[in-house]
Amino acid sequence: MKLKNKPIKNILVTGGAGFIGSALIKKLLDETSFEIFNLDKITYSSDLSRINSLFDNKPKKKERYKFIQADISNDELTQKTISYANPDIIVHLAAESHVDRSIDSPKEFVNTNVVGTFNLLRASTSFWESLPEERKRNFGFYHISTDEVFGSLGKEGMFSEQSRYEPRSPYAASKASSDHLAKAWYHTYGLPVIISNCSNNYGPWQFPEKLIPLVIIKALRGEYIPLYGDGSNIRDWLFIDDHIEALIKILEIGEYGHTYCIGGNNEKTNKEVVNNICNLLNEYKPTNYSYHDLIKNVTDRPGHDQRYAIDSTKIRKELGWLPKINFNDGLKKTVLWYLENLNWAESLLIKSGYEGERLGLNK
Ligand code: NAD
Ligand code: TDX
Repeated sequence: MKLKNKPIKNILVTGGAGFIGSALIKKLLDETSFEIFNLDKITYSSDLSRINSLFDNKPKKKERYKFIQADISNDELTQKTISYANPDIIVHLAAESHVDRSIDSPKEFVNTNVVGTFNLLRASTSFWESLPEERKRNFGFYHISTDEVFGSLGKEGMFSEQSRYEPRSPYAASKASSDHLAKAWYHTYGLPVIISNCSNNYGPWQFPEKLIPLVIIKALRGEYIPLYGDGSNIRDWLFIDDHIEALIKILEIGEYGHTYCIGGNNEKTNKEVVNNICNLLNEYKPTNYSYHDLIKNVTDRPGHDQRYAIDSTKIRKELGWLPKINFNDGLKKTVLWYLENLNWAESLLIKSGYEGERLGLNK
């Protein structure tokens, strides 16, 4: 890993108790000798056991890891955390991340994704300006975003770094705002910022409110599987490990002021995804009914984006990143992981107060 050779001592990751942040922290603990600071508010979707599971077999790695419970919408706490972590790099993943929840409670999304990112950018800039020349030169702020900022595609075309911002859900609008703020801080204050916009992630340890883990849990409980609308909406699925590899490449050799679009080239309709999960469950956890019988078309999500697809030519050509895990293999790994870790998923649901009920109908 080229990252090992960068002049980095400390990395601050925000949202490190979440699905993607925890996978990044585990990779960094495993493959670098950096000190990792994890700033997280610990909302419903977070779970520190995602990271702590690593220390069961590798207790020494714990010495290089510090968790700080803080809310980025609190300006003072954000400033204090940055001073304490004294980072060479900040990777910003903390966010409210579920579209359906953004329909029901948009304010949380503005507070965290917009105000929180603003606080973090401002505090990072003051910190960066105070650094001695060499550390200042090597400092970086990495803002992790989503393809949803570009809106909804029809049958043709793909999103790329040149796509117009056209967010349609409160979640997408809040992430779009945070991207604009990050870009403004690069142009106006010179903060060395890189942004990445990624398609739908899936894999082990994802909170079961997102399509793939929710369907697995519902099916295993024998509850109906909700397919929004006619199930024809398309997402471009990327296995979590491939996203982490892309983020590492960007940290290693990405260029400040640039944006990178990351996608799996794995376009699937929701109907296909749900059917594939049922096929896998029929094979690996057979029961006295077919899981397909549980699938039910339900009222569509308001403002449901029809199709996402990412053209990741830039990151492939310029940074040499390629996704390695095809959708069939990634989905099988994921289903088998949830079969083995059902207790983790069910206890996280109990802890979070979410029982798998329908969200996002604005009722
Ligand atoms: P997640 O919901 O699993 O994790 C988000 C984490 O942020 C949680 O640990 C939560 O406690 C923390 N957090 C929330 N509000 C906070 C606040 N105010 N202060 C500090 N911490 C706070 O989400 P995820 O799927 O891991 O997504 C991480 C990032 O990646 C987000 O920025 C999301 O927009 C982006 N992203 C996600 C996907 C995806 O498919 N999951 C795709 C592209 C981009
Ligand atoms: O029960 C469901 N039934 C269903 O048909 C759920 C939860 C979802 N869906 C549909 C809606 C979407 O078309 O499945 C698709 C995927 O839904 P989500 O898992 O909610 O993801 P999406 O809305 O596409 O957003 C995701 O991708 C981009 C993440 O939640 C974001 O954090 C990320 O930025």
